[in-house]
Amino acid sequence: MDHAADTFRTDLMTITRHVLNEQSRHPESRGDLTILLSHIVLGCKFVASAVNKAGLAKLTGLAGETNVQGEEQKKLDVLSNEVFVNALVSSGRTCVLVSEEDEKATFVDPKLRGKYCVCFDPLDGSSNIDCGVSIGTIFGIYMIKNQDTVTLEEVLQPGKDMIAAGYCMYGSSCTLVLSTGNGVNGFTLDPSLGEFIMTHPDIKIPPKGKIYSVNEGNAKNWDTPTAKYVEKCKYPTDGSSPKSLRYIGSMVADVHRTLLYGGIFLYPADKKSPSGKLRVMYEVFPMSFLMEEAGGQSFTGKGRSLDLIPTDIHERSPIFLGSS
Ligand code: AFP
Repeated sequence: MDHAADTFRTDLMTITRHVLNEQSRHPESRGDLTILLSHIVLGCKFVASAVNKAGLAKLTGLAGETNVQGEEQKKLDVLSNEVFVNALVSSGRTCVLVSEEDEKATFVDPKLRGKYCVCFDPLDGSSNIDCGVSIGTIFGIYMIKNQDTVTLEEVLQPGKDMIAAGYCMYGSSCTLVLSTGNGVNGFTLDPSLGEFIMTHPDIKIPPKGKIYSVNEGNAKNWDTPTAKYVEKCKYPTDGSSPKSLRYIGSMVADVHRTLLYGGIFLYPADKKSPSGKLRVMYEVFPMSFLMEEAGGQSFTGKGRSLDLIPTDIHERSPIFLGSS
């Protein structure tokens, strides 16, 4: 990269400009998805700022605790949920919201409804907050046929029907990775501009990788095929080098590394958790959508992840995703 030239770059591809460019490829579009995405981007900026200030502002306390001013403090995941619910409802483009934080789906007031359903985990990896490890927001977007009559059944669509998905990682930098079904692009928040700038155009996962990523602490409960597969990563029988193990325990960070460096991320089923741990609608589906759009693959152990049809908004599924 020409760093000197880069320092003085004056023609920046912001996420808004990119989404507007994508919109112009669909002349029939009325800009609803563009507006919805701009509200999601605002939510990500808000959460990024709250995560950065977490230590300072003592936002890491338990929900319900009070601070020195006697005001109630909010845990970051509770705060993030509020931020996204408000951003999504006020966009006027959503009719149903499914959040990891809320037991039931939220049906938006009919006066504010639009045609999209958004499934999201406002702050995934929240057990990592207090030690400063990367955490993130994950989202997937569906179109609903009739916003006025939408039912819960209509929300339980297979992942392959999603029209857009993405995640925002709050780490050493804040990175938003997005696909609207035409490849995957990554944007980094420039704090001085307050804008996400395209830094990772057209991400393609390497077809092969040297890393496997799994919580090996669960190994005693794995089934035989999973145990055999991980054993082969460590003791290959085809003369290749053993793979390296990397596991952060924050899906956004583990998937982001897998997307950029290649390899495999797995959260299999085990005897204790027969459906695995990760949630279909706001973890498995959006990440599988991005993986496939980047040329990778994602399976549940029984079939393609995006073919699953959930029966419950908080359903879980095993997942194996990464290089093809
Ligand atoms: P938390 O939100 O409770 O930290 O869970 C994070 C997560 O849902 C996902 O981001 C990780 O990939 C996975 O769980 C880690 O699970 P283990 O701690 O069981 O490895």
